[in-house]
Amino acid sequence: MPKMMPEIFSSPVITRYQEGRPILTKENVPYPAELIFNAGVTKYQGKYVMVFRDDYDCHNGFPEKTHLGLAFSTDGLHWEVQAHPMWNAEMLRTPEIQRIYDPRLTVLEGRCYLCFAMDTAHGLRGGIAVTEDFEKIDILSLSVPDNRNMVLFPERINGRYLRLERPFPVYSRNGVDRFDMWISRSPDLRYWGDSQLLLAVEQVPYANDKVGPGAPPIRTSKGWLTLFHAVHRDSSRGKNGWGECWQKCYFIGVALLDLEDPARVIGWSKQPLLAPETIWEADQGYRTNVVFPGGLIAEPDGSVKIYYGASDTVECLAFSSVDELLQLCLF
Ligand code: BMA
Repeated sequence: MPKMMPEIFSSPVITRYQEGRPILTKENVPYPAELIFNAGVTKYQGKYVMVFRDDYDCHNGFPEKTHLGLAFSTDGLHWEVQAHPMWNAEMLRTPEIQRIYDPRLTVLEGRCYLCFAMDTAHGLRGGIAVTEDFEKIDILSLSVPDNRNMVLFPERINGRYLRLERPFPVYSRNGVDRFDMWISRSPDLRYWGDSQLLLAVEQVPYANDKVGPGAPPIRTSKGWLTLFHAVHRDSSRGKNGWGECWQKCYFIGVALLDLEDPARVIGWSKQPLLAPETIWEADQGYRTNVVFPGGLIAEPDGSVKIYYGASDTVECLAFSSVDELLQLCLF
C-alpha cells in the first residue's frame, strides 16, 4: 500500500532549546569549518563530551573535506571546542580511506567508544574505535561495505556486546533505497555477527526510503530507548538547500527494545518525534529538511537531552523526558 505524505509536525513532548537556535556552528570552531552537524554526545568522567562532524573546504558550494572535532561542556548546553580537530582520514595515512564522519559515543565499561562511518576507495564502511583521552584512538573493527550508522549499547547483555547498524542492500530491494535497522552481536567488539533485522522501513509510517540508528540506546525501567533516523523521499521535491535537487526529508523517531533481548522491539513512535520545522532545520543550510539524531542523554531528574544535526549545517538540542518517550513507544 503506498504511504501517505508524512505528518510534518514534531511531537508535543519535544521542546527545542532556545526555540531551535543551534548550540554549535562554524563560528564556534577555531580551525577550518563550514558545516557542523551529526555529533555524538555522551557524559564521560564528569563532563559532557561532544565529537562533531565538520565538513569544510568548499568548492562550488560543496565541502570536500571532513574533520571530527571535539568539545566539552559542564552543563550540556554551552560548549568549549578544543583548539585542534580530533581525528580525520589524513591522520590514518592511507589513500584507501577518504573520509571519517557521523561519530557516535558510548561509554562502556569505563572507556569511551566511538562509532563512525568511513568512505573508502572500495565502499562505505562502519567502524568502532576506543579512546580514553580523545587523543589516542584505536580502531577495533571495520565492517565490509556497505554499512554505517553504527551505535553501541552501553553494557554487555547476556555476555555479549551489541550494536545497531544500517546496511545498504542496493541490488536486492528492486534497485531502490529500502534500508532498515539491524542488530548484531559480538563477544569482544571486534568480531560481529548473529545479525537480525530490527526495524524495517515499511514499519515506520513517516519513512519510505530508510530507517537507521541515530543515538546510542539508554537503559530505562521499561527497556532500551533509542532514537532512529527515518527518511521520506518525494520525487516532486525540487531545489532545497544548496544542491539542485534534494528529495529527502529526515525525521527522528524513537524505539523501545527489550532489556534482556534487545532484538525484540517493544514499540516505536508512529508519528515523528522530531520533524524539520525551524528555519535551521527546514529552510536554510546545505541540505534542508534534515534532522539527524546523534546523542540521547538521560538526566537524574528524568529529563532527556536530544542532540541532533539540522540541515547538515548546525548542531541543535531539544528536551523531553524518559516517561514521555516511553509513552510514544507504548501506543
Ligand atoms: C546521509 C549521511 C548523513 C547526512 C544525511 C542527510 O547519507 O551523509 O551524514 O546527515 O545523509 O544529508
